[in-house]
Amino acid sequence: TPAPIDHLAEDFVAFAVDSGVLRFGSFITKAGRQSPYFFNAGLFNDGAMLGRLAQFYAQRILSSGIEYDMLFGPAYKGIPLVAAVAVELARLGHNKPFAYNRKEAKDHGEGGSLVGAPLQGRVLIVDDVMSAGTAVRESIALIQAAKAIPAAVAVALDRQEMATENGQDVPYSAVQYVREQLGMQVCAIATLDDLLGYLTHLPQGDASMAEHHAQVLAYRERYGVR
Ligand code: OMP
Repeated sequence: TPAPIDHLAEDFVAFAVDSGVLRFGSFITKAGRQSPYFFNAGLFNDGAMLGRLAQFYAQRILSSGIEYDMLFGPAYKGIPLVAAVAVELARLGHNKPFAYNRKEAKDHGEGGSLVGAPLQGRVLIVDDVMSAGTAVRESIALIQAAKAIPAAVAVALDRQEMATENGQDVPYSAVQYVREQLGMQVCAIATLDDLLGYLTHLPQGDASMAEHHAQVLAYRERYGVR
């Protein structure tokens, strides 16, 4: 039986492309891979777009049945994300504490690098993208250092590509690593497969989109995981 059509993912990919947040071209990822597409969550940069983005996260978090006590947004891009998602979850009747970190520890005032609610209990990390897994590992270490439990991760996009361990590519994705090796719950609003589905179903005759489709497929052949 074919997988059910995931309208949330489909709608989200269209929203991201239409907003100019998901772009096609030639980009270098943090892991140094040359990618034919890039998702720049910082370009959800007005109130309406951020609000709509938060609705997608909240719906995905709620429908995934993830269990958590509080939210954490890693600096910098996770900060507006976690705040907006916390507001939307509260609006839907799921009010939870949230926290975020600063990248530079303060040497005066309240001190420390954590802001917001105390980090405790089961923490849901709210971040933008998972590629090779470096960013999520930093968040997990931070939560563990605070003696809280890194329980779950919610991202907008799972790029479904090989994670790296000590700079080497490994045959599983960061999401698979976090789920299977760390036993955490992970949800993504959309995945690379959803992006490919979107590119496949565009109206015929859009030559540039057909070209993007071919390049994204080639990227998946090179860096993707099954
Ligand atoms: P990893 O740390 O390799 O998992 O990459 C995740 C981070 O890469 C994100 O938090 C972004 O900073 C950045 N990124 C994007 O924002 N969008 C992309 O499409 C790809 C990346 C990336 O560099 O891999």
